[in-house]
Amino acid sequence: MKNLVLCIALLCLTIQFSEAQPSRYALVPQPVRLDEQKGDFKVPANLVISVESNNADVRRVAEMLAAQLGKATGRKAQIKTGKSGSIVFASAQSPKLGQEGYLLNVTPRRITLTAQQPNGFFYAVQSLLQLMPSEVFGASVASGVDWSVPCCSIEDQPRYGYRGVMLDVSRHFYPVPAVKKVIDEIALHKINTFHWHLTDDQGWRIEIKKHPKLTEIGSTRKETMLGQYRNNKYDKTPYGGFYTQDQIREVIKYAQDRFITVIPEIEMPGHAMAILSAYPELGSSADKIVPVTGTWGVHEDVLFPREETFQFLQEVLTEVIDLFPSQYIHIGGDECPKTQWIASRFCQDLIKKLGLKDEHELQSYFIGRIDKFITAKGRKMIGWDEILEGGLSPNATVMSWRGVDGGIAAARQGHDAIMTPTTYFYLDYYQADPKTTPQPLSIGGLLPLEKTYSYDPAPDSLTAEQQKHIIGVQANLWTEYVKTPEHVEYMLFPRAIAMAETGWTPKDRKNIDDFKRRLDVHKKRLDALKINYYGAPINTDF
Ligand code: TNX
Repeated sequence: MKNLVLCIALLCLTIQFSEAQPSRYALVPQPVRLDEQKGDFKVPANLVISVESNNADVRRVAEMLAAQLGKATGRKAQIKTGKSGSIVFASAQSPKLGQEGYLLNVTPRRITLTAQQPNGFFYAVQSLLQLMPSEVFGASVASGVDWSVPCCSIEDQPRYGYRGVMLDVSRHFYPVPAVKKVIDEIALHKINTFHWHLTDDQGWRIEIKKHPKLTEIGSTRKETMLGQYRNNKYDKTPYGGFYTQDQIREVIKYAQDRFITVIPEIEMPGHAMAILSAYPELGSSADKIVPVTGTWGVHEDVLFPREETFQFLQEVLTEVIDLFPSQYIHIGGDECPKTQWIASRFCQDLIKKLGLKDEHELQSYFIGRIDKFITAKGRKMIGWDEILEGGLSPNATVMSWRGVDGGIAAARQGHDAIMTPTTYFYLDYYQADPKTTPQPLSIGGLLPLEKTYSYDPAPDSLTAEQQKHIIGVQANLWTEYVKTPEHVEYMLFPRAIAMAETGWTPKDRKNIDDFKRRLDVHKKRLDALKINYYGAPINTDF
């Protein structure tokens, strides 16, 4: 009995003690394993970072760390080859760590980062910076800061190999520096894919040398709808912009340096009014005048499955493939109304000639031709889940957005799928109820942080073998109402961080309360980086 009382007393004391002691560790995403240890590593005045490997990318990651530490602490770090420094980049031959995994060991005497691949070192550095005072993320020297790192041992690697963010630059256009800032911001959270939605009804944003009218005509609209869908209020100022091929290359390189793959999206056969404004002969009729529309929503002017259209798209895709080294090329495939195809003698004859059942199978035929072309070029095609309708083409990967069913169906058919369901990952939705919490105008739905965080991408209905086809997750930012880079940040963060943790952290290590605790600390880092997240103390007037 005495012992029991003692035990309970001790337990109470422990609980009190652990509550009184705020955790010294607040990493996002949460690593697979983190052993907290006593003591600290104090960043010395003369810091030596040593790198075991001769790999140029690993050395570049070490330089990035040195630059960041130098900028914030004012202490210049030297980089040396070998193992003698107080921060060591040690190479491992452990297949267990995989392409992106790493170990991070902090003792009072030394910090050791271990990885197999440059990516792993990059992620180890992201974790290390998050162990430091938030001022380490600042742009200038912070004074009066205790530059110490709490001791620990971390073993980490991602749950999913695909962790993406999509940015729509068609509805609103953001200049290159803004795109690079988004890339920096997602890299910080160990996101490894930037899906660039470059074309849509409201503007074509990528220079194509062979078809210059795409940008000469297709990149500018005469007006922009204001407010809600089809409320008939317009800003009559012309709006436009596009990226030159040099700028595209610059962004790809910038992302590569941060271990982010850029996937281009070229929309077809729907969401194609910008193409048709320049080349109407690819649609219902060469005589039809199609504007680069300033109205949001789904439009009936779509590409027609003519040989000329395939020729044109292949020429466009050839330039796109030359620019983008990504394994995947996204071809859209969503929201393609069939009204014009149904009314067209040409399409009806083609359906008969090809022995197809209906216009859905005709869309499948369309996508199948493009799939063949992309596959022949040694790449893989991704499409939104509508590409399942009328039969999935042989090499397609499905991006499941209308819920999770598309992804599940694709996995059952042995195809890869990326989960990006509207109900959890549509970052154009409101972050709180606009009736009680004023926010800038958003597209209809409500998607608070907790909801995004609650999603688990592994559906119980799939077998273990089928689960392997779920290759990852992605958050999408459509930008009908998002006019400025500051507003982009406001919509992305913090929800993209909840998505990042879902893609990285094992399910049993996820916990919303703990995530929120870590996020509170993390927000100080976002402040130091001047990121205009939802709830940020800085100016949100955009
Ligand atoms: C649906 S998601 C779209 C976009 C819109 C978005 C608005 C998808 C493949 N298509 O064209 O911008 O809804 O939430």
